[in-house]
Order: sequence, then structure tokens, then C-alpha cells
Amino acid sequence: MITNEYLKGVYEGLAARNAAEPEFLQAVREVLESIQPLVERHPEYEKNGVVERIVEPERMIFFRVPWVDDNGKVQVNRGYRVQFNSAIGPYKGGLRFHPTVNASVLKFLGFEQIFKNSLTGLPMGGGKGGADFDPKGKSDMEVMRFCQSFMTELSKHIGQFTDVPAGDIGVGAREIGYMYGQYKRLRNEFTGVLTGKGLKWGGSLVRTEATGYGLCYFTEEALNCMKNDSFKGKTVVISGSGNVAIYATEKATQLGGKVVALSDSNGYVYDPNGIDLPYVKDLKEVRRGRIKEYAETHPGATYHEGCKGIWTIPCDIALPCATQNEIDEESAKALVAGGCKVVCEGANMPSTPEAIEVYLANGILYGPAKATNAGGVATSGLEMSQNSERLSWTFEEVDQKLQTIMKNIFHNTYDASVEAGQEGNLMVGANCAGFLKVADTMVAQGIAY
Ligand code: NDP
Ligand code: 2IT
Repeated sequence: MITNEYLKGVYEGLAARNAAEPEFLQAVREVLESIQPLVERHPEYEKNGVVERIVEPERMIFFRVPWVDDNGKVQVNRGYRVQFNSAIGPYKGGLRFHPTVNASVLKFLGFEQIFKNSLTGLPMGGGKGGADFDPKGKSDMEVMRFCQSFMTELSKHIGQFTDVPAGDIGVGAREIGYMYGQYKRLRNEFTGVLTGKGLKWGGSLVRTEATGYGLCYFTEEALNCMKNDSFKGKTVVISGSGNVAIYATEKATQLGGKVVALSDSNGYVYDPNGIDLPYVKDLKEVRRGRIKEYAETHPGATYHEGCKGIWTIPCDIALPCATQNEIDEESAKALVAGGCKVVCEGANMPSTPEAIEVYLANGILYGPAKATNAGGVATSGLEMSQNSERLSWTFEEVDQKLQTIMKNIFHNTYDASVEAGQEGNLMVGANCAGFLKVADTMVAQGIAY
């Protein structure tokens, strides 16, 4: 509940202006609820209009993306870039290509990115972008033509010191390559304007693995410090089977957990023997196949249509790594009934507000996305550093830095939860710790008259 009069006024105004943007309002409401004690302790935030400024993107860019399919037919998609907040660094955040992309989804992602990037400790503002283009079922040449057209417009608005996009759902190494090639062609410059680049042309080691690995580093540290426990011997359920899910599976397994389920948007596989990761990597990263094929080739594994059923599998740890609002109240209750004690988020905003209430009411160790999945963008920040100094660090060096960043995020988040009088509530802690730095900076930098 938002009880503070100032925050209530800001939220109500925002809700009236953006009534058709439910995901965006959901993300804002959670942050405003969490920061109430901070805003009461810092009257300068209200005096400087920090909250009404922080909920309004600095700039939104919408554009037409025309391209020609393999049959010679002209197709048109809608492209976006939300440049949300540049207080502490250039706009930074991924590009999502998925048919569900719209302004509400990208504004929620861009808004959360502000606080996530602040938590990493690196100088990065918040942004997000993408298109309602579906790469599924498209040929490589169709994807290339789309990416080139998308970048032809986007290139006017980004730059290594202005805005540095990266990948997200539907945007991986292939798409980043096509977009980078087009940027370079248009600008005649080789700069770190995108992250997630190939290792032969300015990419960073560990960026591919970073979000999933970082999620597990955070979870391990939280388990160590809050429950005197670890991944060792735990049964783990992971949703999705894309970039984040694959590398979360890899690290959870290396840390001694057993991952028994993965999914895609059609259904999930349950393999009580533990997921065969080399198979999944080939299936998803090379062949771009469906998770259904896993059960056809693995005796003992079963495939189930639909995404929700995955949360009924008994487990100790759940790592949602697919998409927003994939765990609702009913699924959260199913997790509790199945013995789950830890939910840490790889996806952005995968739990509905009602699901989070279930976690908190049942003493689940809940790691919110802003904190737990920050390893991806943090390693993007490390890629930017390497590009600036024209050097490449070793795998071990980047991995060590990632581990340190994730441990720091856990401790800063935990400490902020104590300061807010809600010890162990990492959602409140992440929102407060992420907000503070950006809010103080916005006060320091003044208001443009
Ligand atoms: P990928 O495109 O590699 O994989 C996405 C996975 O989620 C696929 O298995 C996909 O299944 C599934 N999925 C996507 N949309 C839906 C949906 N509407 N319902 C059910 N399943 C769905 O993306 P990533 O792994 O990169 O991203 C996963 C999540 O992690 C997203 O929330 C993203 O924002 C977040 N994230 C990603 C980071 C990164 O560095 N990549 C960093 C931080 C967060 P299908 O193949 O059927 O579409
Ligand atoms: O949600 C995210 O943090 C990402 N998709 C990664 C963004 C980035 O700039 O690496």
C-alpha cells in the first residue's frame, strides 16, 4: 500500500496518464511502496520532484521498421527505444524482439533497469528497447534484413557515450552481430556501442554466461548468509530454456544442485535424473529447436504442455528465467506446497505482486530480479570498460569481478533491508539501495529550467 501522500499523488497521476500500461504501473507501484521510509527521511526528494521525474522517461523513440521477407513481401514492425534515466551514466539496457513487445512492457523494463544498473555499482543509466518482431521461424537472412532496418533508425539515437543497447529475449549473438555490422557501416566507426558482441570483435568473455551465473552467485551468497546453506544437494526448477536459463542450469549444477526442469513458451520437461545440459545447449543455441524434443530423446523425462505446471514440481529452489508475470498467486502457492524455500529471479518481474505476497508470508528467501539478474548488465559494463581501454580480460578475471559484484549486491541489498526496518526483505532492500544513488544524483544535478 502506498500511504505517503506525496507518493500517492505521484502514483495516481501516473496511473491516470498511463492507464493502458499495466506492466509499467506494476513495476512503479512496487518501487514506490518500498521507498516510502526513504522519501520520509529525505524531504529533499519531494522538494526536488525526484519521484515525479524518475517515473517519466527522459525520451521515448518509436519508429517504423520495414523489411522484405524471403518471398519478396514487404513487412512492417514497430521499433522502440526507451531512454529512461541518464543520471548516473549513459542509458544501458537490452533490446527485446518478441511479438508481445509494446510501450508498457518496455517502460517497465526500462524503469527497473535504472535501479538494477545502480545496484551494480557501475556508471550506467537505464534504458530498454526492441520490436514486436518475432525471430521464431524466420530465416537467417530475414533476421539480418530486419536487424539492419532496425539499426538504420536506432543508430541515430545511440552511441558509446549516449546509449549502449544489448540483448534480451529474442536478441542474442546473431542479432547483435547483424546490428553491430550495420551500425559500423552507417557510422564508419568501431566503438563499444553494443554489448554482447562476439569474442573476436570486442565482446567480453563471460557475457554469454553472466546473467545465469550471476543469478546463482547471488543465490549462493544469500543461502550462505541468510540460511547457513548452499546449492549443494538441492533440487532446482528453472523456467525458460534461453540464455539465462541455460547458464543458470550450468552454474547451479556446478555448485552441487540438481536441475530437474526447463521450459519454453509451449511447455516444460521434467527430468528427475537431472537436465542433460550439453543436449539443451545444442537444441537451443545451435538448432533453435523446441524443448519438447528433450523428452523424445531422454528416457525417464516427461514433457507437459503449458507453462504453469512447472511450478507444481517439488523443489527446494525455483529460478524463474523466462518472462514477466510467469508466477502468479496460484503457482506461488504450488511452489510452497512442493517444499520450495528459495525463489530467485533470472527473468525481469517474473512474479506477480500476489505471488510475492505468498513468498513473504511463507518465509521464502525471495531474491528480486533487479538484484539477482544484474550480473548480465554488470558484465556488459565490464565489456564497455574493456572496449574503452582496447583490451580483453581473461575469463577468470571477468568471472571474479562478476562474483564480487553479485556478492556486493546481496550485501548492499540486505543492509538496505535492515535500514528500512524490514530485515531480510530483499525486494525492499533492492528498491531502496538502487533508488538512493539515482535520487541523490538527480538532486545534485539540478532541474533543467
Ligand atoms: P531468450 O530469448 O534467450 O530465452 C527466453 C526464454 O523464455 C525462452 O525459453 C522462451 O521460450 C521463454 N519465453 C519467452 N517469452 C515467453 C512467454 N511469453 N511465455 C513463456 N515463455 C517465454 O531470452 P533470455 O534468456 O535472454 O531472457 C529471459 C529472461 O531473462 C527475460 O525476462 C529477460 O528480460 C531476462 N534477462 C535477460 C538478461 C540477458 O542478459 N539476456 C539479463 C537480465 C534479465 P520460447 O522459445 O518458446 O519463446
Ligand atoms: O535485463 C537486462 O538487464 C538485460 N537484458 C541485459 C542488459 C545489458 O545491457 O546487458
